[in-house]
Amino acid sequence: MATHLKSLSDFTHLRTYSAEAFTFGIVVAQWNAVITGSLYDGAYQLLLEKGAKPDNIKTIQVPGSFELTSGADMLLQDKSIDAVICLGCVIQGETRHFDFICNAVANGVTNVSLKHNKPVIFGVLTTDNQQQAEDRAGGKHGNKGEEAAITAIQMAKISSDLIK
Ligand code: DLZ
Repeated sequence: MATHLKSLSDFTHLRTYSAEAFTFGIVVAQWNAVITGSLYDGAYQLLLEKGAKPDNIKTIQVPGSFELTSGADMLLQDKSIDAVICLGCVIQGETRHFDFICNAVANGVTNVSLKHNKPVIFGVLTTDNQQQAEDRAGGKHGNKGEEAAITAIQMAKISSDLIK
């Protein structure tokens, strides 16, 4: 398998951009807080490394991944925000909540992005178990928070280039 398909934090196959000119919103779900905290740290540090100013990163916490969409919608009432990163972790359980939450947040993120005409990034782990989540939140497969931040920067750049 190509290296970049093994690690969520290997961006060598991507062209990356400066984040200096942009303002970001981050919405973090509190369910599975240890995992989402690691995703947040990865996303936040990556934005700083790429030149974002701390004052230009606005963070809110929501109860669970289901609420990520409404959190993104609230953040985007602030017209200065160029892109929103949604961070959550949904772990398969015994009931069907997994499918409902994953489908709702995937559709919700798409819809809120189209509603505001701004990038809204899906940084949500949808795993079978805790170990798979840990592997993708700073473990052996990298950190999906970093991947979400790189995606947000690239989409903010595309948006600013195209929409004057
Ligand atoms: C209820 C619930 C369950 C069972 N599992 C998760 C989960 O694995 N990850 C997550 O982010 N949130 C979970 N939630 C909470 C829902 O996202 C939501 O907060 C509640 O259903 C209230 O709307």
